Amino acid sequence: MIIKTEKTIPTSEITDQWVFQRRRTIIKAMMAGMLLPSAVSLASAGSDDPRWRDLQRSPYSDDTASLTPKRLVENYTNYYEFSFNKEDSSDLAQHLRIDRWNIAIGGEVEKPGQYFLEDIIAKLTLKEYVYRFRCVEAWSMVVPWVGFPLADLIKLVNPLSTAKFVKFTTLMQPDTMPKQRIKAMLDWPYVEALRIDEAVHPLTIMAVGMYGDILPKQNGAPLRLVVPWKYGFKSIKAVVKIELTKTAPMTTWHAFAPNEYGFYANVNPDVPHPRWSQSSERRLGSGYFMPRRRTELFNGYGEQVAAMYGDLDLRHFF
Ligand SMILES: Nc1nc2c(c(=O)[nH]1)N[C@H]1C(S)=C(S)[C@@H](COP(=O)(O)O)O[C@H]1N2
Ligand SMILES: [Mo]
Repeated sequence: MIIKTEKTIPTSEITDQWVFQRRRTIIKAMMAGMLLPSAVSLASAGSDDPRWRDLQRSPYSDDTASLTPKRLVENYTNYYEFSFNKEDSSDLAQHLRIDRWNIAIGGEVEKPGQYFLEDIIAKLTLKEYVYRFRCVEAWSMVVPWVGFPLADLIKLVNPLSTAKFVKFTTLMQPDTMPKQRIKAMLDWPYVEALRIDEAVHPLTIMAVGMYGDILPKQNGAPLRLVVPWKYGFKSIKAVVKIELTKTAPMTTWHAFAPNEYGFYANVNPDVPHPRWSQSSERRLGSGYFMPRRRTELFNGYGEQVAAMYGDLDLRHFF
């Protein structure tokens, strides 16, 4: 978890101004036709869309925390299909092909099928969701995602009452995702799942952008899950399949080490990871000499989500 200095500017020196400048540079480059054709066509599906201007902010947004500088969120990523090193995926992921993105939605629904992401986005309202994000490795950040509630997507396909869980699967593209060519430690494709009530909770979103722009590839473009009260590994990237199921699906990290990564993965300062404490966290961008912050139960979203776990022993179901 050590950030190499040559790639990372002291975080306290990165300002919103920097982010603003960089967006201007991107916009200028787009206007000058300097970006790769694929990037241009994606941009036109994303931030050029008039609906991306003046995005309404979700009432669930955290308006008190300062945003983590975009540069850090883009360059310090966990994306094991590309690399086990957080600084490498930002470059490697640029090879990923994400045009004409299709999502297979199936299982316990009335309207299973293949859906184009663009068609889905056209039907739903995009908003900005400023969420705290806590990785199981005890670092955290604050990210302004752009997306829509997962509940809205599930409603489009008419879920059946037999649906008890929702399973998500990441794209397989071994020619661009080098680690998918080896069975190094994780089983591919990456799979995650939520209970149906967690999936339709208004805090749970599918993100298509961040910082007012389309999602960078290394952050899960073009479509990822974001569940802010759970450890980051639940927030699966590059989702190509969503299945509503009757029984609890096996998930990637839980299968890899069931004693270390539970199915629920709710942020909980009182349940340590077997190899480290979860009682505090390092907020990216706050500087190395800033004290660590206390980790909050459900990452501070307890008021919204605690009722879903009323009678659950959170130590057993971690
Ligand atoms: N497909 C896929 N999704 C994934 C991961 C991954 O390796 N592969 N890493 C997870 C982990 S451990 C975290 S902390 C978050 C990181 O999201 P970020 O890189 O956008 O910050 O993505 C999650 N989603
Ligand atoms: Mo993570």
